[in-house]
Amino acid sequence: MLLTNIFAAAAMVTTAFAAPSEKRQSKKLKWFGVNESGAEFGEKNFTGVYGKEYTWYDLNTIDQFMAQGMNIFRLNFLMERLTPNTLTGDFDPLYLGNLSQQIEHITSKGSYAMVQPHNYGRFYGNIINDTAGFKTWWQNVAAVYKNNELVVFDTNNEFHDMDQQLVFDLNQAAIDGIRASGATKQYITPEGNSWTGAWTWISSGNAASLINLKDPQDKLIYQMHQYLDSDGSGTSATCVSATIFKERLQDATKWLKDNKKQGVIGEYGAGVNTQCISALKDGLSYMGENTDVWWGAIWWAAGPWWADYIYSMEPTSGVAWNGILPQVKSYFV
Ligand SMILES: *[C@@H]1O[C@H](CO)[C@@H](O)[C@H](O)[C@H]1NC(C)=O
Ligand SMILES: *[C@@H]1O[C@H](CO)[C@@H](O)[C@H](O)[C@H]1NC(C)=O
Ligand SMILES: *[C@@H]1O[C@H](CO)[C@@H](O)[C@H](O)[C@H]1NC(C)=O
Ligand SMILES: CC(=O)N[C@H]1CO[C@H](CO)[C@@H](O)[C@@H]1O
Repeated sequence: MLLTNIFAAAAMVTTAFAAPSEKRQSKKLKWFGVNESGAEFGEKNFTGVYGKEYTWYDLNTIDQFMAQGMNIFRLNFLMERLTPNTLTGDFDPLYLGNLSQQIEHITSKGSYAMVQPHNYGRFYGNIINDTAGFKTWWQNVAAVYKNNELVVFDTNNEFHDMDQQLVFDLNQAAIDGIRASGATKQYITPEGNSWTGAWTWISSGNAASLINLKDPQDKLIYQMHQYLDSDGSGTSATCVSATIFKERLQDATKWLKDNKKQGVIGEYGAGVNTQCISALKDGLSYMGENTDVWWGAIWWAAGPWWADYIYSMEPTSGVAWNGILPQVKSYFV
């Protein structure tokens, strides 16, 4: 009897403590990163000169981010500078050399390097409609990095104002090209139409269309972007509310869960002020409660040329280096 009572009491205690634990615990997010932006600057100048129209990233500041615990860097560059002639043409060896040097630096230290053509689904200003050429472009690029498992392939930055079927076809072509190169271990992040917004993932039609993407390696991580200003463009330092980040993630989170998909916030940013910091913490905490679908978040942006930009995280003068990084770090490390 006594034993039974002890077990009964133990069971009651367990029950008593079980209820609160049903509220999911926050976990650390796996990917903690920053966009490195600058090699795509001078976007209207497709040749451009290194150091004049565009720049590459400071390996020392990348090390400073790693010392803060960051482990993923989204490397912005332009397709027109990598393959200046046609989608299927030769690489510019110097631009490729810089990209590879950065990837090598980052991955040799155990972090992920995201290869990210910052092209909005365009090549020389025209919407890319040559899906076969786009597949070849990705096959050629992925071949360079096929033995490096820490490279992540981002199909293209922020498709917008495009036919949804074409956005689907370009993403599928990228996946097929990457896998055809022999790069079978790397993660691929498809992006959607409508600037790949998380808050519009369903309403834009991305959800219904991109759910059908097929990767034989099953390593797709859907990449969405989310800003916290009123129009979601990431151009203002004012956040709509202290809960806007979480609110804008909720529908996409449900979609990822319902469909057993994985996601990453490949761009997020907000002003250095109390309301925005509250919103960032609330949203990252929410993502931490949903690590079954969310891999992490990558800040917009760092890079040597951002100067006094409202979201600059460049060490040590960027406003977000001092104002945001110490506030959000604990959600990742
Ligand atoms: C494009 O870049 C070249 C090389 O730096 C420069 O001479 C030219 O003025 C630039 N053109 C524009 C429109 O910015
Ligand atoms: C990077 O680009 C610059 C300018 O074209 C070039 O001088 C340099 O050699 C390149 N670096 C590498 C590692 O390829
Ligand atoms: C495809 O894109 C090219 C280059 O922008 C353009 O000239 C052509 O008209 C487009 N074709 C279709 C079918 O849209
Ligand atoms: C939100 C944001 O800052 N977006 C920028 C992304 O980078 C491109 C190219 O550098 C800019 O044109 C965008 O304004």
